[in-house]
Amino acid sequence: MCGIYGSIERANHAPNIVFAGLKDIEYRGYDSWGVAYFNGEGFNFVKDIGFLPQSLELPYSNIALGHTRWATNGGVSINNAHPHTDCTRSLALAHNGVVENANILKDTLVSHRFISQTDTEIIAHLIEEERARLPFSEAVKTVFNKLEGLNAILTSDGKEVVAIKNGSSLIVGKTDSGFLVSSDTNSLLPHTNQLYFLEDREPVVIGNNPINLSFISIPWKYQSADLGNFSHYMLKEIYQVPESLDNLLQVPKQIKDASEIIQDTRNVFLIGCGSSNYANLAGEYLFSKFGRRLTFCCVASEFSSKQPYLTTDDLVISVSQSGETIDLLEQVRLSKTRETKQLAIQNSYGSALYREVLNKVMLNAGAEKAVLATKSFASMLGVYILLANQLGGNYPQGEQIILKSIEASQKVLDNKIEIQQIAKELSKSEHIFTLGRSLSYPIALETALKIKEGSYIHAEGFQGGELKHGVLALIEKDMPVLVFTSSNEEKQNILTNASEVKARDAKVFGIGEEKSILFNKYFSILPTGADSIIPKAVFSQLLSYYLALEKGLNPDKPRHLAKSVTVK
Ligand code: F1P
Repeated sequence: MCGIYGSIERANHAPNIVFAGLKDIEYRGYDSWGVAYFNGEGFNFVKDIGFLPQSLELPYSNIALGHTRWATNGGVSINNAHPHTDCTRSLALAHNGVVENANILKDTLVSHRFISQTDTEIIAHLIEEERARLPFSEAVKTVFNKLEGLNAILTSDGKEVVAIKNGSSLIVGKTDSGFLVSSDTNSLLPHTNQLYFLEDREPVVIGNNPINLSFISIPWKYQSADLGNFSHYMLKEIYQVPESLDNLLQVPKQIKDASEIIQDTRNVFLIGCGSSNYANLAGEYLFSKFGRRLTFCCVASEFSSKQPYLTTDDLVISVSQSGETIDLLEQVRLSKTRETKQLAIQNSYGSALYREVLNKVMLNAGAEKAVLATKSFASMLGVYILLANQLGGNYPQGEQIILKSIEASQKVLDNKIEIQQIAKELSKSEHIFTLGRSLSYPIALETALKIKEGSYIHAEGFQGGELKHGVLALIEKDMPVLVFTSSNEEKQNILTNASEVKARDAKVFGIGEEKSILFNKYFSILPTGADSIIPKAVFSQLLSYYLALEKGLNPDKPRHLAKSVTVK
């Protein structure tokens, strides 16, 4: 989850380049940060807890390594912030991952002085040991081979910089005045489009000797993280939903190609995590409704039980905004060993998933910086609407639904004041329940997730039909229940469910195409032809945003979370 950024630079601007790079990858972890720069003899370290400062002037140096942290081993403290060093302070090391055998390795280092509780510092001291008998780069390789788990490290002794990884990405960029190393492709693009993607366990050594890597020229453009006139990335990104949906319509070929792959397969499994998993659940309903195709939605971290039964006739559709989610990548890699067909739906050019899976549908939603998935989620729904309709032989119908969803989403944005008022009313609640049926059920689940992530209020989503099977026992007087109504065959059923909670004195908020006297409050959504799931999702995103503001929280960076989930 952490972010690594390093610079080796003849013009001696390495520390400031690294600081700017860290700004770009802060979404990967933001509980603390640090920059180490070489001072000619050893390393100086600048570290702090919390977010990166707006600006920071650092001295000139030819080597700097930086890190943004999402704590796994050891709490959030300056001592635990990376980069770490050894007893001699002659090396600096930044790390992403978890060393699973850290305790065993630490037992071999009894004479060393540790100042942190991290597994990372153990790596630094192990390298110190190996350096007594090996050149620096060899020592790093030897130590890396002792580490169990998925790890990426960037380390330097002031003469050489060594990058090595297994699992999450590390990318080297070649600039006019040196080299950069980062966990994220986009953060390199302001400086260079000459990139090299490290293979697992392949050490890259940048030092005095010329480096022999086959850099490839990447055509992608830097996706700027400019806030524009918006107060937060989350709000900006919700406002970009209509544009992101429109981008999908510009590349019909990728939908047609993907639907041919689906047509040719026996079982189709949709795997993802978090919001991507809820988009997949909506995909499952959409494939049934418009594509007349049975598919199976599975949370990626629970997919391993199905792996033994996958065959070459099956298809795994892996869905991810970041393309770096380890729970997903692991299952993709495993299913590839069974030669199962692959298709990825994702947003990030150059990500691990992008490189892992040849057949792709790109969301083309642009950079998404806020931790909460917004425009990417809307675009995932958009892809499924188009794919399912293409599969059902009616792409133009899918296109119409997207066009109507753009209009309806814009209408939700225009009515944001109403959502702000609902957020005000809900902000004092301890619990919020959300209900939906059929296509709107995944939206109820996604809404509950958004509320949790944005406001830390306990929220749960349920199928309307499950109420009377237990959930109803939780309903108390004035408990807020958000009911996502249905415009399809479930229309009457979901209203019956609304009346069931109303009869127990719940406060019912109706969100959908038609008003009902059952609702204490109603938010109107324009019809789109697919139960208005995209504009309903936009409603939820704005609700979560305003709830965060009501609670005095930063909607872009919820506590304990990160946008790129690279540890298990
Ligand atoms: C999955 C995910 C997001 C969530 C948060 C953490 O990411 O769970 O849905 O909002 O950002 O990660 P991805 O695989 O779609 O990148």
